[in-house]
Amino acid sequence: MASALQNLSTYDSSSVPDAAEMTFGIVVAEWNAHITHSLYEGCYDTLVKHGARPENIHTVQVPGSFELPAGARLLHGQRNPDVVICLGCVIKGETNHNEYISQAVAQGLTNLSLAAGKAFIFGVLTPDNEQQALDRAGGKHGNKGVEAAITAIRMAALQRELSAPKKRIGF
Ligand code: RBF
Repeated sequence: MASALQNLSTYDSSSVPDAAEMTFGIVVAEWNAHITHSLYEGCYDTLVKHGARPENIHTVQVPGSFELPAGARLLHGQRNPDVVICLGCVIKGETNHNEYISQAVAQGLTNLSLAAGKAFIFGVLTPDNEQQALDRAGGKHGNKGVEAAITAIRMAALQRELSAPKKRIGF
């Protein structure tokens, strides 16, 4: 419910920084591909809409969400994009495997972010059922891939702002 009230898919596009000079990695999990590919389309289109150049968006696929941190680590190491966006969908099942996978991904991406000093965006749906996932992958609750892209652009802008040389006055 909380996230339904914070549907950033309908955001003020004028407040989003220009992404023309930014570089992005996107890691997409193949499990629940009909969901994750919708997330990817929303994400990719939003990056391009805000100026990102297709040649600066590097996409890879991994088998499942559990592999997202490893895929993200590889992209970071091999392509060094400003930000890595991870997209997956872990649907609750009869056992609690979903909790192990979601926790591992969240912790893995947190560890990567802190170690690398750059953002690894958690674009992973953790719904109770398929309908909840569809609602958030282009359905009535928007597209969380769009929100992941906006978050990525904002974090890339922050990284660039803080790494730019300080402006001096008078010299
Ligand atoms: N990966 C997902 O991205 N979403 C899932 O809902 C999902 N469910 C799984 C359920 C079970 C019982 C298992 C064993 C794996 C599941 N996976 C899922 C795959 C997982 O992320 C990973 O690819 C595999 O466990 C191999 O490391």
